[in-house]
Amino acid sequence: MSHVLSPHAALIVVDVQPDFMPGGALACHEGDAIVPGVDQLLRSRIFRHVVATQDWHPRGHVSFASSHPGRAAFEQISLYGQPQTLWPDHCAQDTPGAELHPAIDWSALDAVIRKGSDPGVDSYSGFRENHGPGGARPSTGLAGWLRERDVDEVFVCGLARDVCVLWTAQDALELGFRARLLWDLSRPVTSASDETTRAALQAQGIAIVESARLTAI
Ligand code: VGL
Ligand code: ZN
Repeated sequence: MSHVLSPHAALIVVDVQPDFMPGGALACHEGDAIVPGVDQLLRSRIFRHVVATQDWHPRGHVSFASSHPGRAAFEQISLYGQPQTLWPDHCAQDTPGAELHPAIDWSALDAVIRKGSDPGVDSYSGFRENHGPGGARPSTGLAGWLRERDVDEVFVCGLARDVCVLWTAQDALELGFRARLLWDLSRPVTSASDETTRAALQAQGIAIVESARLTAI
C-alpha cells in the first residue's frame, strides 16, 4: 500500500522521544503504547508527506522548573504575560532522551522540525513558538513547508495529546489547514485531561480519528 490518502494530506508526528516515555524525564501516561502504531503507520507509506517535530531545549531552558529557584515542576508561572507550566528538565539537546524514538523506523520522514531551542521561549506547537517577549510568536517554517507542497490537510499524532499535539492541531487549523488528531496514536502528559482535550477539539472542528480508520478516509 502506498500513498492511498490524498497527496495533499500530511502526517505530523509530534515529539515521540524517549524523555516522554514512562521512566523518562517528562513521562506521558502510556506514552510507549503509541510506538508500535506510529512505526507501523510510517512503514505503511500511506502518507505522501511526513514531518516529525522534536522538542529540543538548550540547558537552562526557561520552561524548566530548575531554572526558577524556589519553583517546582508542574507549577504554573506567568511568563511574558501568559501562563507557563514549569516542567522537569527534558529533551536537552544532544541527549539520548531527546532523540527521535529509536524503536521507530523514521526512513519515511521528509522533514524534522526542532522546536524549543530559544532559551527564553517555550514552543508547544510545531508551527510557532509560544508567546515570547513582546507577544511575538515566531514561525518554525512548517506552514510554509506544507503550503509549498500543496498540503491542505494534516493528521497529527504523538505526545503529548494535551500539550504539543493539541497546540499543533489548533495552529494547523488556525493557519488554514484541515486538521485531524489521531487519538489512539497520542497520549497525555496530564492525567484526566482527555475530556477537556476532546471538548476543545470538537468545539474547534478538529476531527478525532482512529488510525485503523485511515485507509477508509
Ligand atoms: C511537551 C511539555 C513540554 C510536549 C513538550 O511534547 O507535549 N510538553 N515540552
Ligand atoms: Zn519541552
